[in-house]
Amino acid sequence: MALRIDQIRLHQIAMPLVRPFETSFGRTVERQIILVEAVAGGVSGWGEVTAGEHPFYNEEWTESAWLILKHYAGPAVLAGAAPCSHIRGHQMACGGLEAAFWDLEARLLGRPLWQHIGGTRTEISCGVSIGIQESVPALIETIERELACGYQRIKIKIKPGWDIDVVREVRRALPNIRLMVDANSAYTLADAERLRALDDFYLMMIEQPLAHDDIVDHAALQAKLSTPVCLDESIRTAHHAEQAIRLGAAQIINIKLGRVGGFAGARAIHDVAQAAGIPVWCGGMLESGVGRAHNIALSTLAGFVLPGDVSASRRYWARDVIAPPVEVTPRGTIMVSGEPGFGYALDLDFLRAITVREETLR
Ligand code: OSB
Ligand code: MG
Repeated sequence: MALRIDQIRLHQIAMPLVRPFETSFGRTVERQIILVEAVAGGVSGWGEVTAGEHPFYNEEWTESAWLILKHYAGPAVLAGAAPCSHIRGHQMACGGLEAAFWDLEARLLGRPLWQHIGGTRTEISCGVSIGIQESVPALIETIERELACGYQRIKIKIKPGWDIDVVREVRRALPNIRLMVDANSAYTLADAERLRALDDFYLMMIEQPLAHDDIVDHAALQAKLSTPVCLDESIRTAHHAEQAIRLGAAQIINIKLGRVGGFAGARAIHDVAQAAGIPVWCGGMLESGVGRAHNIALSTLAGFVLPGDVSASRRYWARDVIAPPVEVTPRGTIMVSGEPGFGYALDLDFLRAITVREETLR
């Protein structure tokens, strides 16, 4: 489908989290999110830029994404050119725009986005990502609360000083839960022996233990661990996925829509992994309802066989920008919407109320 885009609107919104989220690279209290609205024939498609507020997860942040969209990707689209083919990196900025096009296309066709991208599942499995807490008892209490909501697997963030002892205590309290850890690049290969201690706790996987751009050291680490290594930050393209799989650097891949530049990149990585028998799951970046709805659509592809970090709106937001908010069933799943596009309505009054910056490109 050849889309002629009339307008691109950038909306930056400020959304305070219901509680701070802490990883090995920092603490987030409020999100500054760019929503991309692509308009054609009076119909709007929506995408979300998943960059953080600082260039700490990867090199992008809200401000860099705004500039890329305003000065490069947006003008290219309006001139009828491919938005991002000449841009190196900045996948999250480009991914927000790309996702808006997919949503727009699906809405113009009157089809659910998940069907439009080739998804098949009508119910997706959900896990939660739990940030670094102030104490182990507080962490265990948080985990128990999430389990009571039905979530199927628990991911806890680790970093040096909040790792082996914490996991040991969690395992002692909750021996039977599906548990995994995410280090967000907090270790080096010199920590291999320390990380090997995690093998005692039958974790589902350890996510991105080493450098954000590394594949080779992860392969060396995987050779020393029985716990499967899952890559997040290191996999930005299908080529990276092929290399990681060929080297034995990952037994599992976390696919994030923004990190890989949108649905086309996500599907390409999914296909590479599926052909190699590598399970994938959908990661999250503390998205508003727009990005959350896109993550639900992505999770309906057949290779997404593990519970993702796609959870209920209420875990992060007192009020979401979509209506209804994303809800999770007591069995820890999300029922996929049958409505056209990403399947939820935007709460435009609320969106206006939390907008801090807006720009229309035409
Ligand atoms: O590494 O998966 C990550 C949040 C911000 C940055 C990186 C990560 C995360 C999460 C949150 O784990 C997952 C979610 O959105 O629920
Ligand atoms: Mg991660």
